[in-house]
Amino acid sequence: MVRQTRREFIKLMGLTVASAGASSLLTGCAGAGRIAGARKNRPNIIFILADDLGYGDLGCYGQKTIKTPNIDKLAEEGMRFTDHYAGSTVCAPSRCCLMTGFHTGHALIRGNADVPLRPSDLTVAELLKKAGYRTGIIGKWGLGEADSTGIPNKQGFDYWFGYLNQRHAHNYYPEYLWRNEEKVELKNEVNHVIGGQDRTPGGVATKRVDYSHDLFAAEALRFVEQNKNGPFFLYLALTIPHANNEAGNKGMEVPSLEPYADKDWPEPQKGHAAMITRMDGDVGRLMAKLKGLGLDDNTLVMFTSDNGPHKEGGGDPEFFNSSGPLRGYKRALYEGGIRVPMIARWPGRIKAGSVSNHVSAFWDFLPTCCELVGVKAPEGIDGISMVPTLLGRPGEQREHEYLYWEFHEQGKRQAVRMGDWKGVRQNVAENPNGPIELYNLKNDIGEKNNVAVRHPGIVTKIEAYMKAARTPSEHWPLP
Ligand SMILES: [Ca+2]
Repeated sequence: MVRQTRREFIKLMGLTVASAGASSLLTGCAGAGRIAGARKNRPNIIFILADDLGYGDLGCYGQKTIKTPNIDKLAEEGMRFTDHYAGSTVCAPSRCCLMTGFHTGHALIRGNADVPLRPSDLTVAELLKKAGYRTGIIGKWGLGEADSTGIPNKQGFDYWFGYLNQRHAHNYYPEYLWRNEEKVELKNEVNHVIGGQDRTPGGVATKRVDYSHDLFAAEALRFVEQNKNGPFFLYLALTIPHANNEAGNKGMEVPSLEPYADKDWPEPQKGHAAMITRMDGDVGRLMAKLKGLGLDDNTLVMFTSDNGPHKEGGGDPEFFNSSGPLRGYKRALYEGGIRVPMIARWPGRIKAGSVSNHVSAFWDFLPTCCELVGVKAPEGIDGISMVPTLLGRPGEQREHEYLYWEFHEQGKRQAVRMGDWKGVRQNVAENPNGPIELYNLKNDIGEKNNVAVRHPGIVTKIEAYMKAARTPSEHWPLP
């Protein structure tokens, strides 16, 4: 497999963009005026990422109690994916897959640890920026600390506002956030000792003034307004409904429990629901902003979550059936940990009210963007463009031979989805050649019946994929 360095690729891409006009309807005219000429036809791209939102947490995915009218409307006006997967079952690796187009068998970042993206890592933001997009990220990054090579401004983003550090992002009332490379002081006061992590980011606020999510929602409106002449790419990486893990069972921090304050529910569950409905309102305001600016028809909006629902900060995925029909939650490689809601809306281009069962994943986002803007995707990535599915040409859609995940906590795990089959191997650290559980998702979406003994040939194939799907990693080794 050929891996190009970023420098080589960008050099190559300059040529590709210039000559793409003839071969791509979306790109428009080539040559010196190519960006201006193509701008009309290339959509703005807004990618909204929720944090730890489950497959069953949205009305359009079967949620009965938590109200999400605005996100449900996205689905009514766009395409809802039933078989879309996050990059990982926890934050950082999932986001690395999204940004770089690799699954966790090839990605640099395969777990939650302080490993920053390197200059040689090519992100979707760099590709879009090079293609003439104004690129912004608002929310949580998690792929590089201050002064590292991994900060958003060194990874293709023109504008950045939010949390660099994931532990910092646990606290919804932080003392500061980052705007590009500057610290922005907030009015909150934080007790860092409460979390047992003295002087490390995170902690629990003793004075709560600025709720970070509300700042992100306002920043998103501002970014769209300021870049209305487009084209722009906004990666809105919200932190809802993640818990503040340092706040014990009071971790579902939200300024108001409305509209659920009077419910007869445990407080953390009121918080979980109130967070999601609050986020939903902000999605509605963002959509209204697009309409108000006349950008509605020329903006692709995608909405998804970075992994399954959590059981932290007092949260309880059982209470609202946050995983829907799926087994497990965050940190599992069962479907509940990795299968996520995914909605895509682009009026006039994506069929309203459509549902797709295309098997797809976070590593498909980068090549999807490349095809949309008319640049060649880097060689050797794991992702496959979803554009044919999105634009109603499913017959042209290339399918994945298989999807792969590896997870480096709780004894280490591996999983493969191949067609309707799902293979899961537990305790890989202890037993790297241990048994593989096999499920047929077609008739067993809840992964209740391990049918491995009945299908030894399928198990052998999945076992071979588990070996072949990965390259060694110095940070995340498997035995
Ligand atoms: Ca997460």
